[in-house]
Amino acid sequence: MKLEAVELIRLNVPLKSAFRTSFSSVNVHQVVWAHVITDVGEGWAECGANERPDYSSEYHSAAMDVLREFFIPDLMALGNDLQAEKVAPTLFWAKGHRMAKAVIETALLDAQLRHANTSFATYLGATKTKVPAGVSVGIMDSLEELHSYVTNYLADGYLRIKLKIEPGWDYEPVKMVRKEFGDDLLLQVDANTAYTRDDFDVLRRLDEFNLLLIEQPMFEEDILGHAKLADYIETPVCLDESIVSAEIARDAIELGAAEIINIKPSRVGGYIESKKIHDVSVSQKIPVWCGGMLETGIGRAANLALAALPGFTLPGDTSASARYFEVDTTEPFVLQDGHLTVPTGPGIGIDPIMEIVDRFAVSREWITRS
Ligand code: OSB
Ligand code: MG
Repeated sequence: MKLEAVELIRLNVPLKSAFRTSFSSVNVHQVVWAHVITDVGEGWAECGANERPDYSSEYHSAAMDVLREFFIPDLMALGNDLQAEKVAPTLFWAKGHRMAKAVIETALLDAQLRHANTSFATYLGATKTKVPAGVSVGIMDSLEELHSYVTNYLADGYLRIKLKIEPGWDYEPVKMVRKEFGDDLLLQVDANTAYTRDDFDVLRRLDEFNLLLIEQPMFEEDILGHAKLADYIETPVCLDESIVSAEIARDAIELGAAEIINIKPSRVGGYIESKKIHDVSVSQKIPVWCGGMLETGIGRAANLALAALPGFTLPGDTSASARYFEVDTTEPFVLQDGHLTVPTGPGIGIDPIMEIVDRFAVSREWITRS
């Protein structure tokens, strides 16, 4: 395969309601896409980076810059020798920038698999045709508001509820949801690094609610702190932000810091690395599940293929299009009996709807061979 050109597109996709975490509140899913043109066809991918470096150090302008200045020229320089599997080794010299690496690798993998008439699910080794869906519920202004959102998501059929927490919005909302919706509800929490080693007793109070897991309570670099916390509390500790590679996953597991892992392909540099993290976790009997970055259909399609691998034994944040958007960028993903169907078409198995891309695009830039 030969990379002829890349279109970088920034889109502003309105959310149905604000999504608040311990690090931001967003009304619009601002996102960057890569659209690759190769000699064997086109491919599409959505970048996980946010507009601001708030979830991780990556952000839109930086991702676009590193792609334009370094990654795309390096991949173009491979000439006819390019394959999606060569993206990570070719860009290995560049430190970090995993979300930028992931978006170009994924778009090229889409082009390559469309040409080979193979789906992401088949390529990655998926064993399921549909995957159970959870939903991530943002921080609210009141317990009443939270009650009404959870009621509606459960009526939609979501099989697991994840509550975003932060200091001051933790014990009471979890207590309310457990009491109101019952002991059988699959319930977990996500702190997005909002706590410190001084908060162990606050976090231990959550043990009474029999949570599936607590996700990323502390700073992403504090692997040892998470191991200490995992010893201190009953609730299993799950890492998100900390796990940026299969090597870190291996080490965090060995240290006892990751009893469960949230795999987000964008955070770890793509689907090939995600599969490695899956394999390491399975070999160590660590459950994994597929996280999300509020992806539109282009990103969601590939995530569903990953979530269909056998080690993904917990429901993911792979919710239906209607949980996020009035209008998605693809045909909407629909919840059926609490599950989403894994796409089976070639590549990611779905196409962007170009009129909608035109409507939501705020900038488009072509990078061509020089
Ligand atoms: O930490 O999992 C997270 C959204 C944006 C950034 C970080 C996270 C999230 C979510 C929502 O929790 C996941 C989703 O529904 O896509
Ligand atoms: Mg998270």
